Amino acid sequence: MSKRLFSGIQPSGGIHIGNYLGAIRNWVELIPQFECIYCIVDYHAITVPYEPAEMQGRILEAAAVNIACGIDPERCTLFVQSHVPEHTELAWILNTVTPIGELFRMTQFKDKSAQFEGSVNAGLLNYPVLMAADILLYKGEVVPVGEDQVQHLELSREITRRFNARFGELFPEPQPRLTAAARVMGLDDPTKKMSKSVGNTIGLLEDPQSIWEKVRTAVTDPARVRRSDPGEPTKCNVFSLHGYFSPPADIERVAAGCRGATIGCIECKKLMYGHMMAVLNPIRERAQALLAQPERVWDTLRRGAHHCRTIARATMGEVRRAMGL
Ligand code: AQP
Repeated sequence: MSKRLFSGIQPSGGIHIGNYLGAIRNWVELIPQFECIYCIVDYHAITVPYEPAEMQGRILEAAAVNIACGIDPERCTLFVQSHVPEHTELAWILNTVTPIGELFRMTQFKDKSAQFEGSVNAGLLNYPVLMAADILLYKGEVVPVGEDQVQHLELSREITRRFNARFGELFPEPQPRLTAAARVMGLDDPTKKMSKSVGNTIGLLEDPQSIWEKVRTAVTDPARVRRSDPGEPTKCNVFSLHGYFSPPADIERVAAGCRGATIGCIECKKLMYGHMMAVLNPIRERAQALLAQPERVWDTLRRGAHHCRTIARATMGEVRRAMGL
């Protein structure tokens, strides 16, 4: 039997090319190798300010986009976290073996606390405990992570060791599967990670004209003020996007053209945009077709949750017995 793999994505806003290049594209590739469980983690998404009336739509959209990207529900499991209440039950239990100092040390907690100053809640602090529960509930052995999630997974491993030492070897220690994943930066400010909650995204469902506006005005190598100035492609965010979307011959041509000032930024952007839209157009069209039949998407998610609940209930039975509950 293949190992079980778990990963999640927050319905905290429109899914964007950072999520696609950094996570979803890789998830699709892992489906043949593992028993994959992919989760739309709505309990995580409520740890920052959000609009309740929008949540169902965001969940549905996240599901449709994931399926459109190739997360085939016939070959893996896709479900919504809050449809399986055992996630929060196990999270509570794991809180009791989690050192609070570790939670305060988490970089994401520090970043988000600064970003949402004035509305920092205990859920934001305990976010990594819920993440550990997500994985352990299914005895997940493999967790694909980008570099931004490595620290959280380390804590999940620590929580697993502490639980096992105290109550018996119930859980395998989840192993990170580090992807040479992209870290996609914002087009308006290449020092900031592209992020749903920052709003500096290129959405997978976004209208092509609106995407072009963002690409057209994207910040490039600041040394290139005039068309005749030579540039350094490794300092240009648009060139990074070429790296994700364009064929090798065009990447080489753009690099040489930028260094030799034989190609202008707009020409370079148009070329990248063309290659990017060749990837995004079919995804958007598939997602829109799915969103036209929302009941079918909800059905898929219900089937996923049904499968997961069976596993989750069995795990919780073992946990309660081990803990004398
Ligand atoms: N800019 C990015 N570049 C590469 N990978 C990224 N991911 C997110 N942004 C980038 C990867 O997407 C997966 C799912 O992310 P998430 O929804 O769990 O939350 P996140 O990492 O916090 O993503 P966002 O868009 O930045 O959401 P908010 O603003 O709500 O926090 C993860 O594997 C992540 O690495």
